[in-house]
Amino acid sequence: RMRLFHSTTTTTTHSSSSSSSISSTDSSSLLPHLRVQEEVQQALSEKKPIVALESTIVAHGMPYPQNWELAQDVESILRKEGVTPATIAIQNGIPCVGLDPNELHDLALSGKEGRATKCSTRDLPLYMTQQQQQQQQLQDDQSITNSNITYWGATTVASTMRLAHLAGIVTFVTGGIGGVHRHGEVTMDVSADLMELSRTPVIVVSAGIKSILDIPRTLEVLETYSVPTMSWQTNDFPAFFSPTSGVKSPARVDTPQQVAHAFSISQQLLRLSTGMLVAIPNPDPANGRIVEDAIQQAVQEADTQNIHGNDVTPYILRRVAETTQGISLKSNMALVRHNAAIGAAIAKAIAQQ
Ligand code: PSU
Ligand code: MN
Repeated sequence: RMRLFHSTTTTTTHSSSSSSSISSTDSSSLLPHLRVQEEVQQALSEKKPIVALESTIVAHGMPYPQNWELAQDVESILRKEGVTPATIAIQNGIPCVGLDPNELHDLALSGKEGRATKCSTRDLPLYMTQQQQQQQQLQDDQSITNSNITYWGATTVASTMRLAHLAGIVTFVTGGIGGVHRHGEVTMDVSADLMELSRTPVIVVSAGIKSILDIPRTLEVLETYSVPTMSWQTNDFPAFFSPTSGVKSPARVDTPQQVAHAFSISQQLLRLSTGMLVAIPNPDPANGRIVEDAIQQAVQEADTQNIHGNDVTPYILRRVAETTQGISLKSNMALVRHNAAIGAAIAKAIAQQ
């Protein structure tokens, strides 16, 4: 017999063999399993501005220690603006909204130590089940001594949106979102980030979509999903490193108040289920150009070397890091900081409504 959920309401398994199944559960037994940090709870109750942050970018998106440096920088940029940061990640099977500095540091280390698992929305139920079971087993089994190892579920844009929404947070800052992959019309490799934007009312502040993806088709899917999509102070849709993708943006905004107003129309009047996508051009286009050229070169190399499917993205990212000698990482960090400053202004405009 094994308890699965360690709250007052416990769920037991029936099987006599080692395989187990969840017999029953109710929503009240699940609620304590969203851990909202006290600082974030306070900001929520006082209706102060809050910005959610994802953890895949920390655990998998950048090497240590730059990921740790950036995670701290982003939080301090937000705090200086009077905005409460809420980094979201799954800690030993429990979704956490807001991490303390030690937890943030451990998350940053977890990628290279093999303790982090990328979790998009569809992964959450089973990843959490497996991790919660493992934690319970460790607690039950006195002979296991190394139970202080922390395993992290690194949340993508999609799963971070969902958890932010559950906590009551509406503004979320990141670097880039996922989209339609090149040849996605054949492989159907389309990020769940787009699906989540269609059904979860959270404003995602990003630098658009990396040009390793198919930007025109990504915008087509966002249109089909009816996701309000806008560029920040530009008419072009940005392509992460490059301030323009050569594709005209569906809409343009120039102030945080416009974003807040549009969101309020989408929620209060139209009652849309969708989030909104705000795409901010790279503030350092000169370095962006260097990285963009390296991406185009790596895409061609991948083609001539017959690299396919899931191998393409890691190949391109590795080649770009090599050929730009660190400029891509620097540029990536700089634009996330820039997104944080604008995200803070949007969160404040939302809070002032
Ligand atoms: N794009 C980036 N950097 C990233 C990601 C995307 O430029 O780190 C991460 C984000 O967490 C995003 C996820 O939500 O990858 C998308 O993954 P997938 O395509 O498997 O949905
Ligand atoms: Mn995919």
